[in-house]
Amino acid sequence: AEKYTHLQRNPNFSELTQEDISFFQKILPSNCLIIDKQDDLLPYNIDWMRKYRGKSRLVAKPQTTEQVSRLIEYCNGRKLAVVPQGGNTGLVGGGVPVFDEIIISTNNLNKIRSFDPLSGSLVCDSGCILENLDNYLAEQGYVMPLDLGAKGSCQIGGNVATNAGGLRFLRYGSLHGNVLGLEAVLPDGTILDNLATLRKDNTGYDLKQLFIGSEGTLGIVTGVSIQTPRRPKAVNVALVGLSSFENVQDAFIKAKEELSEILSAFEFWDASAVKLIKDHLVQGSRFPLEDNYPFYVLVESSGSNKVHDDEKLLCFLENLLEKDIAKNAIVAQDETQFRTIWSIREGIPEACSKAGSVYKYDVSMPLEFLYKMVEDVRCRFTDAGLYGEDLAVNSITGYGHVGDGNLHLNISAKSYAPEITALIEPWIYEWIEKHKGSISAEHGLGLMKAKYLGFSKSKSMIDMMKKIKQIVDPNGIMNPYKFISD
Ligand code: FAD
Ligand code: 2HG
Ligand code: ZN
Repeated sequence: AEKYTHLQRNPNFSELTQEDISFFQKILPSNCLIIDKQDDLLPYNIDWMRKYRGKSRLVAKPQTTEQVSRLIEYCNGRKLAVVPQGGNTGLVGGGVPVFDEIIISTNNLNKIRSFDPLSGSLVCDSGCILENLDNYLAEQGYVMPLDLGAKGSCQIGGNVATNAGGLRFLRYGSLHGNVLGLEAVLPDGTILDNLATLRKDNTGYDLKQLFIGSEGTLGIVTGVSIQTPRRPKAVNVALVGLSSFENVQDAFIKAKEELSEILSAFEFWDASAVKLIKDHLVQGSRFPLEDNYPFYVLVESSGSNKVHDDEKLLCFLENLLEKDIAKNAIVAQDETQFRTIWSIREGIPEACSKAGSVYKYDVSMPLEFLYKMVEDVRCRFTDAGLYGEDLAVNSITGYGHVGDGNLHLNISAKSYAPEITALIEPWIYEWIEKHKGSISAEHGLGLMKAKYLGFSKSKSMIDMMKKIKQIVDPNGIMNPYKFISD
């Protein structure tokens, strides 16, 4: 894990005492608490990348909103710092403690509360795993409006707290639009009950929006009400090989023009990602396109008429090949191929991690500059003599959600090292600012980007955020050291 040399434990926070433990034992059954057992605590103290590691002594896993309320109210009174944690798949060090903060895990808040098959509104506990919700909805003919590679572990509360984007954003848009209501517990124990299922409700400030993307700094989301669309009847996917990032952009323009209403995903990755996939994930089995290409695009269509949709998709691909925008393309012929193509895309973060310790940058930018950043980073590491198969940095990979102008740059290194970090930061954030991008498109700020917020937000906006935080969480117990730095 990286060392947090720039941070010191805030001495205003109390340290956990035996009296505190006794209180927690009074409100939670013993199987909902982990106390001082290092092996059991470790998965909660360390993040998915193994980059961030805290040393919390206690994990509390409440089963009801009321229990969350009593826990938080107590922690606030005692000035015990708290980290809310969902599936712990976050990629910016936001969901694990920095020092000895108490972890409140939503693992046991996992019930579906209601589903209305007429409107498609789903109400559930925040600890429901995204994939379980999608499987439940599939039986009703509906679909979750978001999908991520981490769907098997991430929770809807974590998705809301990070305002996760993901693979269906192009089709269904942001959680800021799809979330209909929330139930959240504030630091003083107040249960903010806004689990509305109405599509329209213009009565006062839309407070739920504050919690979407607040990364656990304002309170704990305990319930979510979300608008779900009908599950498309006909879905297909194509994998395309291309020679340049300009071609990727041309293909995207054509996809919008020719596939229009049935276009549901447009993802890209580079040759470096394919090398990692072949080295670490699909060993032995064949990669669907035989030759190698500098760039790859995944295009998904979703509609209601398979014959019509497949014809449109084929026609679009033929045009790409004819106009020399694409070099090669295949369309999934069955469910297995459909899954293979998607699993390649979804497997890239894991493949990057298998190559080493990964520095991840999640950037949104005008499309024309999206890949230039990857090239500039490669030059920077080459010039420093650090980039190559057996050198400190062995892979620099670019991929992401072209449809949303969102690049994922993954730098795989032998280990996390201060000289590598210093070569990237703050240089990369200056680069992003210069090109009018955002330093966090969809993963959030967490611990990683707290001190760099100024590259994407003005002083007056940061001041306003600090004022809101001060009103809701005057003791600053909710997820300290993250999000906005002092
Ligand atoms: P955690 O990691 O547990 O927490 C994340 C943050 O939310 C933390 O700050 C935590 O304190 C806070 N939090 C969690 N639950 C609550 C709650 N109930 N109330 C208040 N605060 C809470 N992200 C994307 O946007 N798009 C992607 O395509 C995508 N793909 C991914 C693929 C992989 C393989 C992985 C590992 C991650 C991916 N992510 C993606 C990152 C993404 O942020 C998370 O996967 C997901 O949204 C986090 O959910 P979680 O339940 O794991 O939250
Ligand atoms: C994705 O799109 C995720 O696969 C993860 O947002 C990106 O790991 C990353 O950098
Ligand atoms: Zn992503």
